[in-house]
Amino acid sequence: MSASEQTFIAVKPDGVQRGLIGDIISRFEKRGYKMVAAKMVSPSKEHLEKHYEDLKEKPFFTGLVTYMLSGPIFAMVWEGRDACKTGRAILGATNPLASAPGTIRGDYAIDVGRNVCHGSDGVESAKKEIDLWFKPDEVAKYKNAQFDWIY
Ligand code: RTP
Repeated sequence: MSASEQTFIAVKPDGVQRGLIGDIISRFEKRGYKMVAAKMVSPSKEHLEKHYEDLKEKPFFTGLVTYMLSGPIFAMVWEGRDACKTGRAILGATNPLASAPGTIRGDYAIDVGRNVCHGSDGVESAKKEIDLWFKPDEVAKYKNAQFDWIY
């Protein structure tokens, strides 16, 4: 765990269509995390198959890729202590029926197949995902000018 740990967070097509980008950004900002990259993207089928390659044997894989192709995705990189683990906690459990109220999915998601957002499940997958979704010069490096206890 370091203050510069990064995680890849994405607002999935249903979250974009429902106008939840601002709320999701706000939750990470209020929790003290620092946004270092963000863009609206319409990735190819091949890109999404690569992103979810660990799930390619799952019965829901084809449906998952189709859902992710259904509209633009808002892709971000957030930085701060324990960003991957805490990011997953801010998102809530994968299945909205199990996600606690107060989490993004617990507040907004209805169905596991439309669960609003994605977050890296660890430091290694975050590195892979950030490399897949962003070019190095799209990820900003900066420090808060006033307070060293804010990232
Ligand atoms: P994500 O990668 O999107 O953050 O989700 P996750 O780690 O919490 O869950 P994972 O097991 O990696 O599944 C990836 C996405 O696949 C969809 N899913 N559908 N129909 C189903 O049973 C099912 N299970 C998973 C969800 O959209 C999940 O976020």
